[in-house]
Amino acid sequence: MPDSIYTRRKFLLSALTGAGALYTTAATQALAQNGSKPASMNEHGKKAHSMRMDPLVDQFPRTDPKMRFSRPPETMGKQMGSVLTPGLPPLGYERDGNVKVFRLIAQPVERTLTRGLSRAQMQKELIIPKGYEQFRPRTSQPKSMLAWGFNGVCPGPTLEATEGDRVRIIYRNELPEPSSIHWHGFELPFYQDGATGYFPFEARRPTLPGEEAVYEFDLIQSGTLMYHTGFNVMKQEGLGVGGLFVVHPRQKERPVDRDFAILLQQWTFHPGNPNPNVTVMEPSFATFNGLTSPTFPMLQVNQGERVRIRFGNLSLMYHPIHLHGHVFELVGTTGGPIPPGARWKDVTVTIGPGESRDIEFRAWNPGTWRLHCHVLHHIMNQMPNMPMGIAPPEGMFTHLHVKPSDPSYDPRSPEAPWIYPRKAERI
Ligand SMILES: [Cu+2]
Repeated sequence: MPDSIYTRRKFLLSALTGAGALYTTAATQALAQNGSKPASMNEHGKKAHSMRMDPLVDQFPRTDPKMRFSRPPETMGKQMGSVLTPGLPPLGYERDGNVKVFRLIAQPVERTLTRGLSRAQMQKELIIPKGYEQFRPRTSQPKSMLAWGFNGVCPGPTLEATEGDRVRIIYRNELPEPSSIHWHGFELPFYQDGATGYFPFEARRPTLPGEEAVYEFDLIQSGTLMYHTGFNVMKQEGLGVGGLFVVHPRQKERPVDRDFAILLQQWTFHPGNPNPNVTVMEPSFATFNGLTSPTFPMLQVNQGERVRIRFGNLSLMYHPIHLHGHVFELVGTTGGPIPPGARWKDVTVTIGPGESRDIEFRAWNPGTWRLHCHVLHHIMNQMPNMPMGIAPPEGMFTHLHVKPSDPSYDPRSPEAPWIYPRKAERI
């Protein structure tokens, strides 16, 4: 599991392995005291370079020192559907009669956004030919954050079900303040919407720290939907309390071989600080599923496969996501599949805040194609305060690796014969 929770279990594990125990206690204390004390170690047991908090912007506890944190549910890590959310473990469900039961525990989470790219790694992984030595890229710095998420990860895992299903979500709040889950885009009974508060017209009050709430409803639609906090949204969503919820149509119109899901988020950090500052409209990190390049994995597909990529946006900005080498079709929104006659072809899809978009294409063109946000500030980390030089790609940047059907085919070669199918077979 890529992330850690400040749990007693973690503490015990850390104590057993002899690493990180000091960090866990120090971090918990630092968090408990509004960040007034810096912790001394990070999750890898190394000296933390960035544990200070700015008292001007962090006047709230990130974790409740008295909270007993639950371990992730047994269903965490169980792949029971067909969607792959790169960089995040899947979440399965239990069955209670004909109800699919999911468990989500809102918790403080440490997330490693990027492991970076050091000079030594560059030496190993990059080809820097003779004559280019003075043009090597600058190193890419590692970055971890103290965020809020679900089941030990940030963002939360992708939920997957099918139109016509009845779902029950057992929600537990282990954040230091009241919270709830709003089911973003769902047509459901008002009581189940999860937008909670203190107004009399609101159906429910938010769930207190340490307590549980149950949401249960029928899925009467399909699409790439989302979930996120329904209380104190401006802060809690900015700290990462969200995830994707894929509802498959009952009748699959056109099956795909690969079905990827990517959640877009942005974070603002003051230099050397691991706490996202949700009050500043100047994000310094943009992530796919809580990761930036070079840590976000490549999407691996075989030549000829039909590929769907779903994008959901829980950030404060628009992200025009661009794919190289292929024309795709825009086939779905949060509202569900777009009828075939209304779909359009494109090479860039813009996803606004609170929106989702599904694209589909046939991966006919072998190569390792770039897939990235075209707002260029979103493909560099720490953009307000890093020197450019030769900047390595960071942020919302990855590749679609279309593996050639013929293993001897090398798409990097200028001599590689380029065989393109008829137009109708390319989408
Ligand atoms: Cu962007």
